[in-house]
Amino acid sequence: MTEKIKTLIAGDSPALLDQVGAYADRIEIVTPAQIEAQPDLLGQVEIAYGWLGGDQLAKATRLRWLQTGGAGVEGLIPHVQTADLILTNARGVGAAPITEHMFGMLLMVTRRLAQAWDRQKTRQWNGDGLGDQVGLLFGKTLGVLGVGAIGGHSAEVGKAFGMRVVGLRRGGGAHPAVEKMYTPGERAAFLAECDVVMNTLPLTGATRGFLGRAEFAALRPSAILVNTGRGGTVNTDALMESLRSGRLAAALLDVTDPEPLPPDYPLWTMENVYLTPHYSGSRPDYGECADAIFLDNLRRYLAGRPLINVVDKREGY
Ligand code: OXD
Repeated sequence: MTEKIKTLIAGDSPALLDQVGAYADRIEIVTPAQIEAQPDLLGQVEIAYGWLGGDQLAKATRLRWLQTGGAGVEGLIPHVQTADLILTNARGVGAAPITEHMFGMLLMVTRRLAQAWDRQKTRQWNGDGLGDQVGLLFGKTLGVLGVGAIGGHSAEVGKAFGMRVVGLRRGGGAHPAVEKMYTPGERAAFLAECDVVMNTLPLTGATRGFLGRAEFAALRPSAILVNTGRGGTVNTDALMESLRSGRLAAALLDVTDPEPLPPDYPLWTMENVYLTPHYSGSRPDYGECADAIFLDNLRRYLAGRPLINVVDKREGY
């Protein structure tokens, strides 16, 4: 009898375990509790769905495929770069929620909704400083920084708002919702066009500190930055300087560097900064969507077919 493929599944969704159970003739499910009770078992695992720390990865010597439940894998890359294993992620699941989150934050600022809501709390029916200070997305230029699954969806939504959409992506390849695509080497020209920059970049060696002093200087005065990619793609000191100087009208951040933001950090209290604690990718059906990617990939793995959502370990995303 051939040995079953030991598959570590971090979650405990009964629906997922049931569906993996359908392959019981080939797969043996291993749970985190079993690994805790018997750490050597990790060395026999071939497939893992979830997140493994560096120490665990060092012990998982027979691991051939790791599927993560999220999109960002920067914490895994140093541990798996040279390993003989395929890394796949859950990219795509965050496209709709992150886009909705970015436009939600943006509209909150341009429509002065936070200020209106503050007045509601004290029963003030007073439009001064609200209607006379609103902005308009219609007709403005949206710059999508990183046109992957999230950026592509944001570009489509921006277009539906009547925005002109420009983009920047590594290969410079076209996207139907993006009027003009730039490459990283053309970032100054890209930024000079943008009224709003939506940053969805992953954190890699090439994107760390991608927006620094020179980039903020290249932006249109009174541009707005939305960041739901990774905090480390932005130089925070340069960001704060450009907010203080008024060069940047507002920063809407779901991710920060450092993250979590220490309680005494100046970003907390800057007037033109709006923060959400890294939850833009959340959606009510997140688990089911990520599980569907794993199950699709599991079928492919068992059939010897190529997996989807494969991370380029050299590029880091
Ligand atoms: C992710 C995230 O990496 O939500 O999936 O940040």
